[in-house]
Amino acid sequence: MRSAPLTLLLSAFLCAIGCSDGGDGGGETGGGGGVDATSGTGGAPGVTTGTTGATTGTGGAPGVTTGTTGVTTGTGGAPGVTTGTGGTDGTGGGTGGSDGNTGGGGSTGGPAERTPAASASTLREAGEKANPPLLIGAAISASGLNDGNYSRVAAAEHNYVTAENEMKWDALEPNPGQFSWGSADRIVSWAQQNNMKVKGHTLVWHSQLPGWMNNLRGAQQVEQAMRRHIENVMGHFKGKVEHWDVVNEAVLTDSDTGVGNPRMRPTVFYNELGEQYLDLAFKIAREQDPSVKLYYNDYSIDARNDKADFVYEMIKGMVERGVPIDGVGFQMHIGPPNNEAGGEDVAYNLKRFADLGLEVLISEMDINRCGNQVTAEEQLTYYHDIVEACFLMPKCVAVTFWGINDGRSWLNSWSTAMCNGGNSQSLLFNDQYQKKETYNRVMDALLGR
Ligand code: 9MR
Repeated sequence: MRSAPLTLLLSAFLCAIGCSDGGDGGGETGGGGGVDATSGTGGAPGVTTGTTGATTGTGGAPGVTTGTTGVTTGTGGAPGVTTGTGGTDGTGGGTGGSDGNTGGGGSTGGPAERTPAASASTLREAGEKANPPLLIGAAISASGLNDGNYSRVAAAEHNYVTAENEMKWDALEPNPGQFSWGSADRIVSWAQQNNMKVKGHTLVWHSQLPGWMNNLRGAQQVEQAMRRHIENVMGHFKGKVEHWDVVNEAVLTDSDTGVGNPRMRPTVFYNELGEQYLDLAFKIAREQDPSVKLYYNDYSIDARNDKADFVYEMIKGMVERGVPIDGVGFQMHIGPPNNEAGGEDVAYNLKRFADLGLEVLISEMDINRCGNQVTAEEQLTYYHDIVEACFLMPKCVAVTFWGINDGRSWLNSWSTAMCNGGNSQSLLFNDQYQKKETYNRVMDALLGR
């Protein structure tokens, strides 16, 4: 355990850092129709094809089709043509049926592996050409977009955007019921111009929360304010933001590394509403927009530690209760003061969460060298092996880096002191926007090397 002066611990606490559709598992085979409910005649066994999630079923075996990870029972559906909607987790099934009934679908589960592109000249291209594709993201700041080099590299190398600060509560709703969209809109329209998807970050979080919200008391008041915020924000970005971090960093441990006494973080949401605030936030979000992906996001759940176990149980409970959650973001802030995780640790965690039927994603990756506490060689190995762990798992739908170039990293203004003045050197590009060796190792992982 490293020790840090009290002021630094305090600032770490205050600044607590906490954390694709295109990836709908390719190769899934949706089942074909089913028996016509009235005539009782079944069609021929379904012929199904899956590419990257779209699944077309023709005909259909009567009644029941089963998948390896999903079992779907077909009810009705004429033996005519049915179109499968594919599935993200092997539970997808065909829908339709010419008589208006629902054709039963089946699935043989998603592909076991992701196939890399043969070659690529940008990370974005490597992600897009992989099968199924992998989104390559970056945290973008509106001020960064004023810098031509920044926006050029950001758009060339990524196809997925998370606003670094501009969609947080304090930015969007600084006063109760008064919304301010300017900087967030700017990022969204820049993303649209560059054909990038957007992940909204973040609806419910204790940090960067305006004082008026932090000071609210009473379950009814807090629930009302949370509902108003989620509805307005998701409503404003409807059709433009396809993924949302609904709840961010709800869990706390004694150390930022995810070790010791894991528990629910005492926030205005938890204090006034209890743990069920998470279920509630996801339900409100789902009601607001049934088509977006809804994620839980956290830091230091990348390694095998107390926090990862606690969050796993929390998310498992939500899935079992039928809470509308689509996935879990692993922030992947590696290095002091957060956890250090090797590729195997990350693979272990990604897999166990994915096995709950969820998407997983790397949502805020950077690796803080913190002076030389993480050596250059260790950093390269982490970058390669962690990105590889996600790449190898089709249910891992995105890798987002938390910034573009070292000089603009949030780590320089937060933990520099913890690292004895060392530059974090945490990202893939240097201050002249040249590719670093970290970039090459990430590219290797994306190309299966
Ligand atoms: O990068 C963000 C930085 O500019 C802000 O000052 C900081 C405030 O908390 O938030 C940073 O982003 C955080 C993200 O929203 C949630 N996970 C941890 C990130 C790094 O602290």
